[in-house]
Amino acid sequence: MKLYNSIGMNPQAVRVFIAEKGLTIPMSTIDLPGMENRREPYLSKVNPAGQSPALELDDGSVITEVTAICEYLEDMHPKPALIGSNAKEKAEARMWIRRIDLNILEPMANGFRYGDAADFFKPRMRIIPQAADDLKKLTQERLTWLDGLMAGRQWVCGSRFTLADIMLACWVNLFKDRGQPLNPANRNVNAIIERTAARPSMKA
Ligand SMILES: N[C@@H](CCC(=O)N[C@@H](CS)C(=O)NCC(=O)O)C(=O)O
Repeated sequence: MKLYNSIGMNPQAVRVFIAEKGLTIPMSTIDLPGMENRREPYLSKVNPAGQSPALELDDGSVITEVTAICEYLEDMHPKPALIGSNAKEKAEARMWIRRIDLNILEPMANGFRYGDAADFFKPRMRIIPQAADDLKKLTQERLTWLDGLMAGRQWVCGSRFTLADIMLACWVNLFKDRGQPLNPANRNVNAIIERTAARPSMKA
């Protein structure tokens, strides 16, 4: 097994997940700024979407997408459970991961790609510069929405630390210093992110 790794919050989330599981997986770091991920042989051998991370299995097949990679690792190494140890727990974590990913993480990343980092991303993907500010505003509205739902919770899934916490913290911590600062009014969400950031795995 081998993880194609790079800079960025997507591979970071998988590295943190691996560290929380106590696993050791060999990594091959791709030159993302040099666009190794956007040309051959990466596109046909690893990920036709031209992104990282990617997990190559021992039979040569490749799994991409953070959530699919983490689901695979959870199935192969169920303990400690970072998605869930029964159907209800898994459904709950998947619900929050999807809500957070679609409503917060994707607009947050695209606000950065279309705005602050447009020059870096222009040769990689379609950039919509006029959408950047609205995407950032949308992200903030949804973070405030999430904050209201997180009252009294230690983690996104209550007392269970999950992939939802890992993804939320990896994204928000990266972009808070890149044009999308934390809203101090979001005390519940900020506390969850702070608790997650304090875990040793976050250094992975
Ligand atoms: N939906 C994908 C997103 C992957 C992604 O956007 N990765 C970034 C790194 S954080 C990337 O490869 N960016 C470089 C590029 O797009 O050229 C996933 O879940 O893995």
